[in-house]
Amino acid sequence: MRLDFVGDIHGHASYLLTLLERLGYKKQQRGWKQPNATLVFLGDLIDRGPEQKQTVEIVRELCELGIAICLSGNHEFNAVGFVIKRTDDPSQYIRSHTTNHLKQHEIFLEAYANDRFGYEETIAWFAKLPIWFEMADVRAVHACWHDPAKEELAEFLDVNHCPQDRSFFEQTGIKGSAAWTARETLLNGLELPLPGDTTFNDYYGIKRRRIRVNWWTPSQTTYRSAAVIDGSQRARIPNIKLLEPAPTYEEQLCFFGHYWMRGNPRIEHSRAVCLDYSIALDDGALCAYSFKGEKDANPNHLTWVQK
Ligand SMILES: [Mn+2]
Repeated sequence: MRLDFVGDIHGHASYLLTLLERLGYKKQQRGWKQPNATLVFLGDLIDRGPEQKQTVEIVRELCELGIAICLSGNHEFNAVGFVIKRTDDPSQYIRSHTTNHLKQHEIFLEAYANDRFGYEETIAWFAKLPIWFEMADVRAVHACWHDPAKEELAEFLDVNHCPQDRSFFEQTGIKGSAAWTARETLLNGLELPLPGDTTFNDYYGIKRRRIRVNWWTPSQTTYRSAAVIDGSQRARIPNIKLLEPAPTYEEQLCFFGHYWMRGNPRIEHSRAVCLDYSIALDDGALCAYSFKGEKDANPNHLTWVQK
């Protein structure tokens, strides 16, 4: 049985339809024509792009027909957290309504502005999406595969790794809690604090004390080399030795999205494959990988639609 993993879509439904057609799935008047395969979406269906409602409708229909599984991305988590109050501070939402957060989410909110029922149904659907996908020989998560983080969250999830109820959001919404850190690790990626009071200024001039760390490539030795950051910005990160070795990944083939890769889709690591090729940017692509039981990723199994 083939599994087609699909990277971050961010509201680009027309590219999604083209990609699905290339993979052999075609929307018909009633339902879908499909190959002998199942889709696994890696999350981040929404925010940024112009066709967010259509994207949700396509993916949700495929899931309801049993043709697809959709994982939660950080954007789906945030959409749910946008309407649930924090248990540790009931005056605040789990996803705070700051100007930046509102801006990031406004196209989604506008798409449902005249469809209260559709909005509530969509949020309820997001709230049940699995946090990771795991089979004996292949696995997937939105941002980072991390066993301790999975263990930390297990008590809030069912056998399919879906949130059992609101407790998942309430517990992982308590800033700084172990559950919060675990959810951030899986959905937003692993971060490492810089040693002592070392900081760097990011592209926007914001002072940072942590780096997003590359958890898949072996032999990273410095904070600068271990950071996941656009090449043009790498020199901003202090070139000092890591206090502890960065994690590496050598287990079963794992697919993930989230990291805004640039350039042509490619296999950079035989067991850890990022499928987010920045469809929301002008020169991005929407990318999929067709898994057929292989141990190591095969570049011939990539399919993508260039913007
Ligand atoms: Mn993401």
